Amino acid sequence: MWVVPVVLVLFCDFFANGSASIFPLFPETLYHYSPPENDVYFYMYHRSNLSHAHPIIIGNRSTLDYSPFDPEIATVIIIHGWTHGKDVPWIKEMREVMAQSGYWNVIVLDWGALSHCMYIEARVHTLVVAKQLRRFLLFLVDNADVNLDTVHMIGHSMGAHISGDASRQIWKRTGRKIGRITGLDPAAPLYEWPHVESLDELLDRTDANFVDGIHTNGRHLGVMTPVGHVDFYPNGGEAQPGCPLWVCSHIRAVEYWIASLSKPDLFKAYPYDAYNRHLEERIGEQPLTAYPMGIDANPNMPFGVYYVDTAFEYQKYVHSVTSLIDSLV
Ligand SMILES: [Ca+2]
Repeated sequence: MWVVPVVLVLFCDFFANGSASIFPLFPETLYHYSPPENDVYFYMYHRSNLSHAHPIIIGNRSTLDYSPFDPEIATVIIIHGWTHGKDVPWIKEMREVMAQSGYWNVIVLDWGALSHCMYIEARVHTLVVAKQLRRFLLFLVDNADVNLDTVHMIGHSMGAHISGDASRQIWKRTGRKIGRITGLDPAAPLYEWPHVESLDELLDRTDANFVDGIHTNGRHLGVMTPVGHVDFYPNGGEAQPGCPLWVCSHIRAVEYWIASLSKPDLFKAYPYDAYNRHLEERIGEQPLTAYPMGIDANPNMPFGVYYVDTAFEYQKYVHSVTSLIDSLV
């Protein structure tokens, strides 16, 4: 049985380095292992041709100048997690819906060459990915005069923590914070369990001016602990309706987010305390104030945790279905 993990590690290392090595097999050397930084890519998408990926390369000014990047509008960076890449269905749909609006510069961070491997090795790679994300954003600041407060990072699973780590590094170097980070079911394994890692590597509310989290598989693949100024727990935050598998609930955070792009007032969220009082005291005559979960969440709403009762209506606003099979190709 040991053959399987060994093959998987070598397989991953092949993607990372172009050749197999046994280096990451030794735990004591794991944290000294540095995969090539050039396996982290940034692609911009524009509504003029939604399927065309414009690569923007750190340090290469001409790739920025020849891209459709517009310094006058806000920038959104989408960051995937373990075993995903820039062309999994949810990223395709999210980037297309957001690029179509013309409201943002839409950039996808693709670390697929470093994410298709053993989970523990991908976890190590996230440190390199976060470093590259920090370098990329500072490149935009230096060359396109980007205001960091107009940058919004949206990360799923490990991608959520990568966002937080990169943003923390930028704050340490410049004293300025990213405008917003949205954590879509931020990853729990090797972050929240078996023990809680340093907040430097976990997404938390100090990482951006506004951090919102959507928790759909808490206590399992996603963290249950609040990560932001506002945290949403659809259907209790642990398992989602119609999801027999953890991974289904885990990806559901992404689907809720995409649905909110088309219908920002679709999800009505209620502060947990008020919602519980409402149930216990049966104060049904007094309607609860609802707040938006998804794209319209904002720093003007009360900070804290929110309960959301999702309806299957959201499915009208999402067309992609990301399955386990997508994760393996
Ligand atoms: Ca943090």
